[in-house]
Amino acid sequence: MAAKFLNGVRGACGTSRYSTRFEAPFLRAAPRKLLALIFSLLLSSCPKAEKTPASRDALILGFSQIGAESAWRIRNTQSVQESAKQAGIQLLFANAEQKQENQIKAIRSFIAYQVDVIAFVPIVVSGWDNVLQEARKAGIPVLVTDRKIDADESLYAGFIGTDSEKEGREAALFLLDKFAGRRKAGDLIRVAEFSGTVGSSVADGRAKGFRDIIEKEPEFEIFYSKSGDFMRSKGYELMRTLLENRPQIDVLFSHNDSMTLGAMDAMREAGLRPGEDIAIITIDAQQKAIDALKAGEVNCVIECNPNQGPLIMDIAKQLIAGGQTPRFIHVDEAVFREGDDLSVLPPRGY
Ligand code: GYE
Repeated sequence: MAAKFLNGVRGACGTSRYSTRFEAPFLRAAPRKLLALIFSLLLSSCPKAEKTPASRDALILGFSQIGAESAWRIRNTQSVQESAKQAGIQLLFANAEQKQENQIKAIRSFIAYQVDVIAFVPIVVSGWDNVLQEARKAGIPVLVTDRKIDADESLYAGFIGTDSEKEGREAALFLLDKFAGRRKAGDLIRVAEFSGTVGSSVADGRAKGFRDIIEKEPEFEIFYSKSGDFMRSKGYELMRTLLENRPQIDVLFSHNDSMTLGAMDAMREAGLRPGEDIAIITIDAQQKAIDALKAGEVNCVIECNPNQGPLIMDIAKQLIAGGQTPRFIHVDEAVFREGDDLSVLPPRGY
């Protein structure tokens, strides 16, 4: 138990700080709260490990986050941390720094430490069955949050997150409306797509939802589609490279605001006016995207709600209390279009 526990902690740190030869017999019989203290102390020595103070008999939730690749992700993390504190839940937080193997190690460490509930954001849809079977064997319920997984549904207690296919459909519906005149004239409308992390449910869902509508319309052509991994720097590089050949680009459909902001920088450098020379539809609705919409530099912003913490904590408490919980919960999301009255919109908080 002690070696397994320390292995788990070692894994959570993504480092090999503890030799498996290290045996602490006292750990074998240590009560959970002592393990909690030791785990927290050990995990706190990990990069980016964070925990929240909680009452003595707090429910303990292990949360594996993918990283901090966008303003959206940072707000998502804050929502989980703030909600855990408000709910009186002890949070063990592990940042995977964009690596699935770090997520799997963190989940194993949560199992070793015997948390009450595990929640995680799966960076990609596949590769989770084994570790989820280990959690089930340990009798620990697992909540999948934000992104979806391709696994036997009996391996997890439920999903709380975004409906990415709906987000893709909303983007397409906006385009049909915005380009109605040019469609009547029989123009060819050329679309460049900057997609999110390859293999993630949100990139797959946004692409599918978009195509389910656009591919029925002969006037639209998705002539370019590449992953910018949800990152601003990659959005800039993709657009800078794309503009070198000066192709006809009528629309940029970008899977998140971070990539959009990078693409807009490249457009300006090339002497183009974002939102005018190239129409832009973007997803997340971080403050900078809303500000660009107000300034006419973006034409449609589709909200993807990062504030999932309260729901996660509510469902976690219901699970531990033995209550029936919904299998799938999609968070509420809006669409903001050019011409909308945005003056009533409260600050986005991310
Ligand atoms: O759109 C992006 C983040 O999983 C819905 O991941 C999330 C996406 C979001 O990096 O900004």
